[in-house]
Amino acid sequence: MTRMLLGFVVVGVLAGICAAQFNPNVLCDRTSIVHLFEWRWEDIAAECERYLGPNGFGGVQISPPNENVIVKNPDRPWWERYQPASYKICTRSGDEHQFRDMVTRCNNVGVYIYVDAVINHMCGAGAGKGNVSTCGSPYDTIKREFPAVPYSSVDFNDKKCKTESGGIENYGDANQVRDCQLVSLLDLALEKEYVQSKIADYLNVLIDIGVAGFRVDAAKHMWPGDILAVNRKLNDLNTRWFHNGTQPFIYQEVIDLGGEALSVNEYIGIGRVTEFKYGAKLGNVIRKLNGEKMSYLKNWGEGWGFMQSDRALVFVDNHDNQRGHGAGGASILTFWDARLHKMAVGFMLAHPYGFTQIMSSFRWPRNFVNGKDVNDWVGPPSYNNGSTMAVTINEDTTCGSGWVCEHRWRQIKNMVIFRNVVNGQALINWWDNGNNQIAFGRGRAGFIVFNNDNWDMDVTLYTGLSPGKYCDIISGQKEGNVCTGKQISVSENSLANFVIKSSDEDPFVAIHVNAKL
Ligand code: AAO
Repeated sequence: MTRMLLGFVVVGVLAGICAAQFNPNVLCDRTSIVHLFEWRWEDIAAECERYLGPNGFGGVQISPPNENVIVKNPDRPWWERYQPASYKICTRSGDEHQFRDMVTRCNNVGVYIYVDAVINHMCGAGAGKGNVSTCGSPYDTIKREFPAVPYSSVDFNDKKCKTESGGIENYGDANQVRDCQLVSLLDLALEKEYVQSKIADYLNVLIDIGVAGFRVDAAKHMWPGDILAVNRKLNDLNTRWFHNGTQPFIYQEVIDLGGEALSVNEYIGIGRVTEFKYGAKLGNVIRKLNGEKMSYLKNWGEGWGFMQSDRALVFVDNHDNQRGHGAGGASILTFWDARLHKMAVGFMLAHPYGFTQIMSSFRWPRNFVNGKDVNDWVGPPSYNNGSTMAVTINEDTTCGSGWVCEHRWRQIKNMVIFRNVVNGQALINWWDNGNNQIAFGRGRAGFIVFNNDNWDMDVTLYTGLSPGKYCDIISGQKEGNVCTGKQISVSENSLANFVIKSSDEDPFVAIHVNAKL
């Protein structure tokens, strides 16, 4: 009896501990984070205060804050930030002072910071010897020396990797994927206690400043046990903003579309994991590729072979696959396909599966040559000296200077709020026409209707909502006591008529209890 009780207590305590890294640590009435890709810390601080806090965003994924090598050929690509030179907080986004100011100001308005942690590798083998890095720290890739950390040749996996080239040649071989170089990036020997400590020291500096968690870049290329060993060295979050004993949120970048040696299952015990099938398959459905239809979304989530919902971090597109890097291919919906992208993000935010992330991009001069975008490397809006431009805000609240700011598009911003309002409510009252018109509710708190068919829709549906007049938050929103877009009347028996033309600017309608007149 005592032993049984003890067993029960131990399991209970462990579950409590484990649950922590899966918890995004957002405020309880917030449900999404936004990736402000390549933004400067100053601009993020201002955005937290003027926009993200007031509109219910839970947090921001930021670009890697640690020093990187400067790549000159091509000229300052966005991807140079995935080539660490040291763990000093010093990049095109800003210095340590600006970083601390951002974390403090965002945390103070309940918008938390998630750091993209590049810990699998240092810079590319071809960088050579020099100090052309964002803070001037020296490196020697021939000798494998990074004195500012310091790392030396014994801290890299060169001896462990068994391929001739030293790089990953076959994704069907788990040892290669973990022990060899990913696109010739110098692969750290993460099984070494010394390397684990150096990484944990870096992450703990960030935790102590006040960040809430980490995206673990290239997690697939590290052994799960080594990631776990680093996690065990991490501090609890700063008690100025978080409860005593709160652990950092961990979400690991593992691309698993199936058919390779390793799978997300090896990582879901450690923290959350990116579900790359989500954006790839949703793109197929909304684009109507391969005979896909929106009505098939009825069992979206685990029913489509995704990992369990409480382990998944989901997005329609990310900084890689919106420009042909990473995985997902041509099905991925980005701001370049704005109308379909808004529908996909709208569906994602209305559907209860996973923890949701919104992409916020910058524009670049896309140029397809033989099907490949030869400008997929182009970095953020910047001046001739390489420094990143400030994000400017237009009078209509959209962004200027080349920043796309999808998170500020009314339809997306309002769906972020929708998700907060319906948080915890079950998906019910599903309806579809067997084709590309669907509708569903979230408890009695919200209802959404899509028409992705090529013909107009005029249907009366059971919404589950209490009677009254509601503002559609897609074609407009509730402002004071009026709807700036469509108005939807819910009858005494909870029915409402929805008319969505296939030619509507946005062929979907969403209503929720906080948008009731
Ligand atoms: C740059 C240059 C390189 C140069 C290198 C070093 O482009 O030519 O050798 O510098 O000098 C980013 C850029 C890279 C850049 C790098 C460093 O994307 O172009 O290299 O910074 O500056 C794999 C990884 C995944 C990774 C992704 C891009 O698994 O972790 O590649 N993403 C992260 C970041 C990313 C960053 C890094 C990692 C590195 O988000 O921004 O790179 O820090 C398969 C595998 C995937 C694999 C992809 C692409 O995917 O499954 O694991 O991702 O290939 O290699 C079908 C399959 C699907 C497959 C896909 C593509 O869809 O179903 O599984 O085809 O083949």
